Amino acid sequence: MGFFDKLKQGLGKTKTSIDEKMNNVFSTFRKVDEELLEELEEVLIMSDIGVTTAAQIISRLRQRIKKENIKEAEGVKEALRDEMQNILEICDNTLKLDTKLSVILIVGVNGVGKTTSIGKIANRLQKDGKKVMVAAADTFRAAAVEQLEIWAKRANCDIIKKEEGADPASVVYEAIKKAKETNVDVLICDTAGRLHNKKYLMDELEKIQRVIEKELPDADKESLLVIDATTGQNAIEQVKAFKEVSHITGLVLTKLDGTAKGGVVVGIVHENKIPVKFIGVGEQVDDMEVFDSKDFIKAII
Ligand SMILES: Nc1nc2c(ncn2[C@@H]2O[C@H](COP(=O)(O)OP(=O)(O)OP(=O)(O)O)[C@@H](O)[C@H]2O)c(=O)[nH]1
Ligand SMILES: [Mg+2]
Repeated sequence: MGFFDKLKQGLGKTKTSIDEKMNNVFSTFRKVDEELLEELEEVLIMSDIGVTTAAQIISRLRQRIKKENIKEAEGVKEALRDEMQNILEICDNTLKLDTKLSVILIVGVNGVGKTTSIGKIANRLQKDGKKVMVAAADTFRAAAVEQLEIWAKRANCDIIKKEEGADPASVVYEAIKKAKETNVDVLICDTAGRLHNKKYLMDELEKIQRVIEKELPDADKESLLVIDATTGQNAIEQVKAFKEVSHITGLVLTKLDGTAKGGVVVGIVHENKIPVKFIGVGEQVDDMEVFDSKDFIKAII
C-alpha cells in the first residue's frame, strides 16, 4: 500500500468525522451565506481544530467568497481546503541537522510513540547516509532501554545506555562524548514521558538540555515533541506544557493509521507556529513520512 493510501485509510475515521459533518452541511446547501459559514465553523470546532483557529479560517473563507465571488458548494470546499493547508504550511518542516554532530531530543508524554519514532527517524537518516547514534536517556524503566536497543538494531545504529535509574543527563553526556569520538552525524536522545509529574519532568529535561548546550553550543539541535494523533484536544495541553521546558522545533504526529483526530494538528500549528515534521502511520520501521500538508488536507477533506 502506498503512503498516501495508508494515510488516507488511517485518517479514515477523521475523514468520516470532518467529511461526514461537512457533507451534512452541504447536503442542505442552498446558497453561500452566513448560515453556511456558521455551520462550517461548527464542523471545524467539533473536529478539534480549536475555536480561535476555526474562527480565523472562517473569516478568511468569508473574505475569499466575497472577493472571488464563490457561489458553488465545491468552490467553498476548495477554498476551505486551501485555507487549512496555508495554516499547515506556515513553517519549514525540514530537519536542520547540518553540523557534524547535531542532536535531536525527543520529548512527549507516556506512550505517544517516542521510542518508536526514534527508531523510524534513525532508520531514515541512516538511509540518507548519516551516521546515527541513539542515547537511552529514558532510564525510568529497564524495558525502555531494551525497547530502544531493538529499534537501534532495526535502524542499524549504535546505542549508548546505562543501568536503570541512572541520571538521564549523564547518559546524554556520555553519548555526546562517544558520538564525537566515533564520528557520528546525528545523536537522537530518547526521554521518559511523564506529564503528571511535571516538576520532575521539567528538571530532568532542563538538565539534559543544559548538558547538550554546554557540550555542543554551536551544534544544530532539534527538539521534537511527539503527539499521539488519537488524543484530540488534550494534545494542546501537552504542547503548552512542553513549550515551557523546551524550545520545540517540530512535532511528530503518530498513530495517524489508527483512530486519528488529525484536525487537532491544524489548531496546534496555527496557534504555536510549530511545524509538523513527521507523521507516523504504523508500527513498522518504514511507517514514517515527512509531513506533507497537501496530502494531509486531501486525506482529511
Ligand atoms: N499504529 C501505530 N502505533 C504506533 C505508532 N507509533 C507508535 N506506536 C505504538 O504505540 C505504542 C507506544 O510507543 P512507544 O514508542 O513505546 O511510546 P513512548 O512514547 O516511547 O512510550 P514511553 O516510553 O512509555 O513514554 C507502541 O505499542 C507502538 O508500537 C504509529 O505511528 N502507529
Ligand atoms: Mg519510550
